[in-house]
Amino acid sequence: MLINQQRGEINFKIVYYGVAEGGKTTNLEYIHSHINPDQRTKLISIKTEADRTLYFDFLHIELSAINGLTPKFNFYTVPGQTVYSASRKLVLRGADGVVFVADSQEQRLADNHRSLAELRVYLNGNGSGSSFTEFPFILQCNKQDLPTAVSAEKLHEELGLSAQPYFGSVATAGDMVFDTMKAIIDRVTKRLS
Ligand SMILES: Nc1nc2c(ncn2[C@@H]2O[C@H](COP(=O)(O)OP(=O)(O)O)[C@@H](O)[C@H]2O)c(=O)[nH]1
Ligand SMILES: [Mg+2]
Repeated sequence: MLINQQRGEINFKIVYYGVAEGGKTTNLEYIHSHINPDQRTKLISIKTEADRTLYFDFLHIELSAINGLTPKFNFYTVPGQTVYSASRKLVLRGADGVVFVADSQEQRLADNHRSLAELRVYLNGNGSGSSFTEFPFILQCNKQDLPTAVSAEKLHEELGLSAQPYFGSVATAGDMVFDTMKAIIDRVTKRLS
């Protein structure tokens, strides 16, 4: 979180984290295409030839002022593939909040567990000094439309995140995409007061 008193701005960094192909980019694409163009920048994606996110997607959103400060949100995604763990660590640096996008398909449960375990390690090492349960975090159980998807309730429980808020989503249809975004914005901004 960065405050620029002179410009009356407060900047937040929110990272969409999770397994490869879980739907992180789809979330940002949906937000980008449904928000007033005056309030946001272009969605910047840096991709490999295989059209997967190599480094991150980036989207900047500006909301109206609260208490004289204009809140600005920088949204990032991480690359999900195992080989990019160093990039994930880097993108997480200075994050004020995380949305963990889980792939709800049964066959991806182990991948979700692995990714979440990695996230816990990285967050504890980021010097924020707060435990994982205090850190602004939202679980998004995505791909709820697929036949092999387990329910959001069950996945939330399976991942051992009972203390954390969660949503079941279909990012391709935009279901719960804005609810997820509002919830993380709420958590990172409430933390200030
Ligand atoms: N059926 C279904 N497919 C989805 C959903 N969300 C994303 N996808 C698809 O899953 C694939 C990976 O999505 P992407 O956003 O690139 O995942 P990322 O690697 O986490 O950024 C794409 O083909 C998306 O269209 C969803 O809710 N339901
Ligand atoms: Mg992506």
